[in-house]
Amino acid sequence: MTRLVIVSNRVADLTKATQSGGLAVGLADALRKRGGVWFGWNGEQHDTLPESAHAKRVGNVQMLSAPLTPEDYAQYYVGFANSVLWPLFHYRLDHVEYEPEFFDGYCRVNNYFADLLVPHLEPDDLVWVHDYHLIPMADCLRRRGCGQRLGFFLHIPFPPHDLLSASPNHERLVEMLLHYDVIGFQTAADVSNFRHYVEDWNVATIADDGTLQFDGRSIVLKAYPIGIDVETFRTMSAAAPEDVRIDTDRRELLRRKQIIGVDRLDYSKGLPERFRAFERLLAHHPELERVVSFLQIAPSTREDVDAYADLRAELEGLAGSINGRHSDFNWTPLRYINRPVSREKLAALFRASHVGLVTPLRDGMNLVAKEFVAAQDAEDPGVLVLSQFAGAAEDLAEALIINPYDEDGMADAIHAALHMPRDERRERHAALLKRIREHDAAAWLASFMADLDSAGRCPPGRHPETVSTAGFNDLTNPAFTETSP
Ligand code: GDG
Repeated sequence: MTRLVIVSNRVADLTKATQSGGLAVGLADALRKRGGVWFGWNGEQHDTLPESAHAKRVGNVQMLSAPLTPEDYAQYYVGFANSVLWPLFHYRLDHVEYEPEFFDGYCRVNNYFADLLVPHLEPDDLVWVHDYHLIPMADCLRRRGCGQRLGFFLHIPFPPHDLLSASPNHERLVEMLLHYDVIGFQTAADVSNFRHYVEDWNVATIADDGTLQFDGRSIVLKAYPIGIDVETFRTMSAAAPEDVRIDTDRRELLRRKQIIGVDRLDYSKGLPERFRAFERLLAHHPELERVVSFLQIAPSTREDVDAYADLRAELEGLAGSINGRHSDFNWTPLRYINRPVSREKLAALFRASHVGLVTPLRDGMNLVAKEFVAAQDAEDPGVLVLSQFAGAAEDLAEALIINPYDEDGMADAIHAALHMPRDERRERHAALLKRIREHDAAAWLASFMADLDSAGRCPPGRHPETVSTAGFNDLTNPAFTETSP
């Protein structure tokens, strides 16, 4: 079987991948089956960079990693990736902090990674690059004479063309993407945004079969909705740790209900809107006081980006004022946890909750929505309240779909979820469970790999130009190895 080479911003620890679950496990399994390489940043910053990647063999998988300089970290990671591309691709021009040297740093790091990776590549390898940090990787590899099949998967949304064109580097970015053989997005809407860009800016032609024709090559352009390992998550959710069991028993005894939200602390996740919607729920329905509580788990990420510190302060203020106004000596309406919680505990907490709030302002897919569904007891399931702007909404139509900007509408949906009859909950849940099983992690992996396997090869030496020196994700937190790699 052809070897697989995964390139992502961070490398997951294969020896721990089974604990972290989800995506890292799926990718690690595929790597173990085929043998191959996983390459990425090791999370460290050094003043001088090595000439080769640090290599560690785990079974038949070669783990390759390398540090960045503090300047690289500032310009590539904090700068272009997380202060330009992340907000821009999440339709948040208000959060874009653009400095011209960010793009240079972004390209410099991609070139550096390519230099370190090339000596480890074999001619038949399938190279699968993940996410917005590494858009230039195919171009960098082709310039070094690599003819391997190259695939790219974007874990976050692809914005409409008029938004993208607000970035001074948009033409170069899209041109860089066209060096891949397969370009994968989360949803049909993302594919459509990309196609419109290509048509409007006249960068490539689109054939009748939907492939892009560029520079004599055919590029597969498709949606591959990412999923979770449903059965493993279901099993985990049914085995509640003791502290979750005791908390659940106490709540049942007091006939109270729990609403849950679990998100990285990120402005794309719509957390202030969600907190305010909960407060409106209590204001509109005082009878719910002492009956319902909201548990929000939101561990910090990207603390070096200013917008995240502002968000953290805003949420602390909102949580304080909601609790100050509504708490009683034996009831806390909103429990806000700003620390990571173990995956086992999360699964059990989802199962013990009556409503799951997944209300991002914009999200590539959102795996929490799928985890909440997987964790439910099919006989007496909780209800998923889902934003129309999460990629997951394209598939999970039986959730209560809401507009996260409409806080009263969100409060009404939470109220409806808390009062939904059991038959309706079971019916909706059965349909949702079927969907997440159809589009699980294994299906995502298999469909992308099948397309990459059958993609045309780029003739070696297609890019004879000299190497330009110009110009998965948040694994900084060990709890997050399950997100985009
Ligand atoms: C990107 C895209 C896309 C959260 N808190 C804790 C914890 N989590 C886990 C969740 C879930 C994961 O992190 C979050 O995944 P999401 O999909 O919701 O969001 P992003 O991190 O933004 O991921 C997204 C994804 O890539 C995959 O393609 O769906 O749209 O933005 O698994 O459970 N896990 C643990 N403790 C926590 O406190 N253990």
